[in-house]
Amino acid sequence: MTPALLEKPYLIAFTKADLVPPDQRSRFYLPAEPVPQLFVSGATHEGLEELLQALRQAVEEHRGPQKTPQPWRP
Ligand SMILES: Nc1nc2c(ncn2[C@@H]2O[C@H](COP(=O)(O)OP(=O)(O)O)[C@@H](O)[C@H]2O)c(=O)[nH]1
Ligand SMILES: [Mg+2]
Repeated sequence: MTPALLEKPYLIAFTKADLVPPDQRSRFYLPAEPVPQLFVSGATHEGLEELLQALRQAVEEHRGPQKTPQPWRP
């Protein structure tokens, strides 16, 4: 990864999870990474909801608290 990319929020998604039996997956985890590491498969759709949820959470954390929209006044 380039330094500029490392500045950005990220997570790790291992693809083609259908090819890796669940009991083999722990071998792939990167020990020093503080981010979510998820297994996904486009073929079986495994992990896609979890990936979307993790991305949603990362975006929300990156944005920080949002201002509550105020009702419009003329
Ligand atoms: N087993 C498996 N094969 C996949 C999956 N997604 C893509 N492929 C296959 O991997 C090859 C490359 O596909 P591509 O969509 O370019 O995925 P990439 O390898 O991540 O770039 C093609 O033969 C796809 O059919 C998956 O979730 N599981
Ligand atoms: Mg490709």
